[in-house]
Amino acid sequence: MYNMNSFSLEGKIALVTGAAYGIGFAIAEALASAGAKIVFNCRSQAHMDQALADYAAKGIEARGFICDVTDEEQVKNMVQTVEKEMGTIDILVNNAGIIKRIPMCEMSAEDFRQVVDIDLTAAFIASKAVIPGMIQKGHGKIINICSMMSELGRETVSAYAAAKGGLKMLTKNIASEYGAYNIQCNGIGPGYIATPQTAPLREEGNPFNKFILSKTPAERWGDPEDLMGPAVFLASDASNFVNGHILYVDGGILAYIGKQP
Ligand code: NAP
Ligand code: GCO
Repeated sequence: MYNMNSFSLEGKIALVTGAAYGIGFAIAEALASAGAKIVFNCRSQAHMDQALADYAAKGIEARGFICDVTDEEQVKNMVQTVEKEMGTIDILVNNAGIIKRIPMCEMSAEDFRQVVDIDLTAAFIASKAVIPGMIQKGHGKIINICSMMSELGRETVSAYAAAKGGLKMLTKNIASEYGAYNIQCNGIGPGYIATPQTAPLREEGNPFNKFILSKTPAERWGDPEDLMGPAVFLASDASNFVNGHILYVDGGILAYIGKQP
């Protein structure tokens, strides 16, 4: 019989970036449900305070840090503090991310750089901070939160698509460079998920809402909860021979030409 304990995260320490709410919060909750100790960060004290209360309400004793993932010193200090006070980080979920929806020729280079900095460079920074400990421990899991835009483009999201496409390849490269140390690096590519980041797209009267439903075989927006099981799988020993893979959790969008009007 298959040993289902391979899905357990008991005794593991998981750092989920940007997990004050949204997808990161759901993933952290899932990893906690599988037994992991949760560490998370965000930039806003107000978000942090609310998140700690929300985690506590679910019986999760999360450790929170105010830390901007684009600041290498802040990230290194956060990781070193966790490693000193709690132990080696076994699981890193690079979730923190932003989007700026601006037509490319109207977008400033500064805006473009900010999106790439948070959505791509930060994953490099955080992964570089945790990998030495994972190597020393002999095992580690890195999960990068990619996107439909790791594969597809659309108007107004040039910086985001460039960053998420790069994040797909960073995932494959970390898998290639550190697989020999028993570190698995994979991605989760959510479809269109109902979170604050997509709230503008779901506003009453926005035609995008109907468009997405016509492109999704599941005929619904995803919920952060839809990502919980895939995250536990990729964070657990059950996926120890899965490496460099992007697991799309999109209700079938990438498989579907779209409903005939
Ligand atoms: P969200 O609701 O906007 O949450 C983003 C989180 O990231 C917040 O906790 C935010 O907290 C944090 N954050 C942003 N910039 C940060 C920084 N520089 N340093 C630290 N934390 C930062 O987004 P979401 O929808 O949950 O998306 C989470 C991830 O999934 C993102 O990478 C996004 O690109 C990706 N994704 C989302 C969807 C979707 O449909 N929602 C689909 C595919 C992929 P603070 O503002 O307090 O820092
Ligand atoms: C957009 C959306 C998407 C989703 C997600 C899809 O403006 O098209 O924000 O980018 O956030 O990345 O996978």
